[in-house]
Amino acid sequence: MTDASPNPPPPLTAAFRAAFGPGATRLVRAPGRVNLIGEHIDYCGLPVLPMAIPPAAWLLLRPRADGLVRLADCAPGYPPREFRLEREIPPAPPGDWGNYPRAAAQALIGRFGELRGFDAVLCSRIPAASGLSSSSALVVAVALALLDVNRLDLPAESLAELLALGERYVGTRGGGMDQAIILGARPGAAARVGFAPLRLEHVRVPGAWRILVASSLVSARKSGPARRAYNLRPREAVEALAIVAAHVGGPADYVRLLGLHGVERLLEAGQTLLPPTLARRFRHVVTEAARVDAAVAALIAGDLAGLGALLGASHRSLRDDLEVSRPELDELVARAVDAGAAGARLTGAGFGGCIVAVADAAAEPGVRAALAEGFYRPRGVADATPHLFSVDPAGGAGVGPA
Ligand code: NG1
Repeated sequence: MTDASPNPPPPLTAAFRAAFGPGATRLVRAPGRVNLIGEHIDYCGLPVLPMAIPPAAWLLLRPRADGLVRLADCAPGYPPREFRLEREIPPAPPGDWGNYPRAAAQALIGRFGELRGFDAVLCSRIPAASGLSSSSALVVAVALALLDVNRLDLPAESLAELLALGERYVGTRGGGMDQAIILGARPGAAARVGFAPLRLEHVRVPGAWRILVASSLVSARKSGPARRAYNLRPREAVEALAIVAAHVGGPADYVRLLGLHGVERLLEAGQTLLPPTLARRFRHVVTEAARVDAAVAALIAGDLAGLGALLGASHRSLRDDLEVSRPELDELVARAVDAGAAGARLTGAGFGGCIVAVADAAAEPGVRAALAEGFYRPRGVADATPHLFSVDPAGGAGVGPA
């Protein structure tokens, strides 16, 4: 799968006509993302290293003169939704997909006041509840549509920051990684995303490397239990930080505290000061931050084995210290590495979803075959194609004529 010139999904136009008649004029594309490394640390303000991927959310739309947003979805199971662009947009019930468009609209109304709406059809090619940011892609797509319809503009970084906070409307306490990379990605590159202020440094991914994504077939839908488990991690990270900062001296800010004391000193303090669970959570955050810096260096040096080793260490930390993995993810990681991948780890929030594996071109077919035969076939999946695919780094979101 590549993204040299991504084309909109064929059902888009027919679905728009069926829902709203002729006359769609604008097209929005917002890609999904895979996080190479730097997991569960964006909400600590620490840099992360994601890249955008070819599967994207697409919106075909027609502006409206009033403040109504009407959305239909190409996919079955997502009934049409509509809402008014009012100062306080009431949320739909928890878990309803209509809350993502509402989140985008609420954020922009908070910034710009009154807005005109649109009629649109959504076709998303990003697997849902897979840790590939299908939800943030939808939020970004709706925001770009609203800005376009209302002839408003915001620099990508400001929009990403606004939407990162705006997406909390749905009830998750995420960081800003997803919105930043979806808006700011460049083809062929991952980006080191730093926060407060948001800053993207693009790092080329060597063209000969293969980035594989494989689904655990376990839904990581962040409504219900997964949301509670996810939201607990930022709270634990803040709690641990406050205790360590008070003891070693310095601000309760991971970036600045790491700058002041360094990884080793903070790790030592964490292990002696914190109760066991918090100590493990803290160790994940601090060591993962160091792995991001090392991974950027490995990418720049073209050191695939080095990057692979960092992915392995990240997975073990997410499994043992942060406790966000699952046996299916651990199995996928082990099978990918046994079959010749340079490294693999769970990607995204965890609790299900996908792994990301890196391999050289020669090893890729063996890794695919091992996962297809060893993981998917025993689970009754004869064709692993929708669940196991390679991704080239894609460009960021955009809007243009239909
Ligand atoms: P996904 O994988 O899309 O659920 C979530 C957060 C990120 C980040 C990762 C873990 C949202 C929108 N996204 O991503 O900010 O914290 O988990 O690294 O909440």
